[in-house]
Amino acid sequence: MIKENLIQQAFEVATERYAVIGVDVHKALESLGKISLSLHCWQADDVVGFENRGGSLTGGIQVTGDYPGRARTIDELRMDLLKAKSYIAGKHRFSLHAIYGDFQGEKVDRDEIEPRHFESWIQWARTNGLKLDFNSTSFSHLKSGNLTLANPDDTIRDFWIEHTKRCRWISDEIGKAQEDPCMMNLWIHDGSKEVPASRLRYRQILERSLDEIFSTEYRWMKDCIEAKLFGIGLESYTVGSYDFYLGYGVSRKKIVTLDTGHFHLTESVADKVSALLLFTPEIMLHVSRPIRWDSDHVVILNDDVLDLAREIVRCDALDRVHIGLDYFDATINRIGAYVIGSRATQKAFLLALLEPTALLRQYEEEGRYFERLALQEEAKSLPWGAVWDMYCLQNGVPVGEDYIAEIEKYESDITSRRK
Ligand code: RNT
Ligand code: ZN
Repeated sequence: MIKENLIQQAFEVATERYAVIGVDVHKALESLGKISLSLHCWQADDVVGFENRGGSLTGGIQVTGDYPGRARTIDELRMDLLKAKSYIAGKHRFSLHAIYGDFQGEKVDRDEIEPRHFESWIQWARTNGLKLDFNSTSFSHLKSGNLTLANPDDTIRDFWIEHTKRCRWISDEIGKAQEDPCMMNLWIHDGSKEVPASRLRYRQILERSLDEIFSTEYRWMKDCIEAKLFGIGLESYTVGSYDFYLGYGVSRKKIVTLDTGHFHLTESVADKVSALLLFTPEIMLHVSRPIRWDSDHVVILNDDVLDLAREIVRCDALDRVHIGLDYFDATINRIGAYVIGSRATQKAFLLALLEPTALLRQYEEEGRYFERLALQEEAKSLPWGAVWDMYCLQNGVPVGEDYIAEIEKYESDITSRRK
């Protein structure tokens, strides 16, 4: 256990040190406290959900690993989510997928889901002081195939249009109940292994499907559209590419979701933020960690996440960017995976908020580029860790590595017993 008075002392020194370069630590902490993450519910159960229809995860995404303790029921999932949340400072949201409805053993097809299937989630969120977000689910279903909303076969396409319309309706009801708009993310895997004879054709169909889906106006939900580079088995062509959704989002005023795993590996997602903010209403993020491909590794504090956080803070856009997480790792303790990724994301934002931006901008204004680069480098080793520790302490969550033993205990008491 790290002693409280040590944390306090280190924090005081850090506060003074930051003041030297014009950074107000208290202000940074206040801003950090207002940042809500939208935690993805699917890390807890390997993207399985509660439809009870068997079958495996499809749609070109993959969870690897078979670490024991996956949440198998809605109660287990909720318990695990709350456990994870208890190690993450601040007020947060949970993002549900349509397949996580409370179906009570009933067989409810995707084109039959209704707000009542999510009523118990709304109650649960209310009881626990949380807000919910939502996602339509086009994968892991007999009608998923390689094409859903972009399918030339109208029976399949209509099925998915109906599903997605219902998801918007459900999202609106969730938003109304929580008196805060529910972010609804639409991601489909549509694409092909080889280059199709007409790339245009499927994009035209998708455009029509989306227009039909979005024809109803809702007040309590916001539409987000998520592009992708490729899926497994769908390597050559993705109907909903970034260019497609960027164009769609700009022309229809929809929110584009940037999943950090959905771009070429040397492409900077951070660089897209300021451009998107000029032409689309808001931004939804899926913070993830691609290793060589869209592998959805647990988020860690790396340069990509740091750049992204810094860019959002520099654009003064914390109120226009929604920070969702999206990864799934089944090789380690799943609750630990939430905690590592969430805390890493928060650390990135803290570092961004502690940046001596005013001074950097002054140097830039004066053409003093050596000074600008030097200060950026020096800022990396300023005592931000002491500020982070204080943030955890103030919020009553374990400081530093103290959560490791607690998660181990939960594992030995609870998750390791799930056979
Ligand atoms: C897939 C997308 C999508 C999913 C979730 C489960 O590549 O990132 O967001 O991960 O909807
Ligand atoms: Zn995603």
